[in-house]
Amino acid sequence: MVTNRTFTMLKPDAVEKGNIGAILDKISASGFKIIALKLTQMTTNDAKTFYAIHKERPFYGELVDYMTRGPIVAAILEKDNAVEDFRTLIGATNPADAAEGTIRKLFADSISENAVHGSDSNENAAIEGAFHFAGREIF
Ligand code: 3AN
Repeated sequence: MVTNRTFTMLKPDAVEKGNIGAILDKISASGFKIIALKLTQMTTNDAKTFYAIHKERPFYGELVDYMTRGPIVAAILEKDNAVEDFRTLIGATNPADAAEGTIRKLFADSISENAVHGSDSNENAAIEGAFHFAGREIF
């Protein structure tokens, strides 16, 4: 299905390593228009809510700790077929399996700290974008 918006987070490891500029540059160079952008930090409650789908998984506690340990960059991106094309650009969840040239291949070290989030459906892109941004912050 063709869509035009997705939601991303540059996760704490990417921010800590100083990769905000390089990753945003790659996103822009790949044809995505940034229509909302902020540096922010998730609370424990935010992260538990955002990742509620994973609450039964063994890595849930570790995931919540990781996602709240420092600032993230949240963004809404616009492009034809944005959800699918952005998942292709970021690569596989485990950077060891990610294709050459993908953001996770270039910037992520492990499956648990994989640099970047990308929505997995149009529905989740809308929910996740609304979780982080007020209407007046989306352009
Ligand atoms: P993706 O981010 O590729 O959509 P999900 O939704 O399955 O992958 O996982 C969400 C996040 O949970 C990942 N980005 C990663 O930080 C963490 N995660 C996923 N699988 C594992 C795992 N097996 N061990 C540790 N952390 C994981």
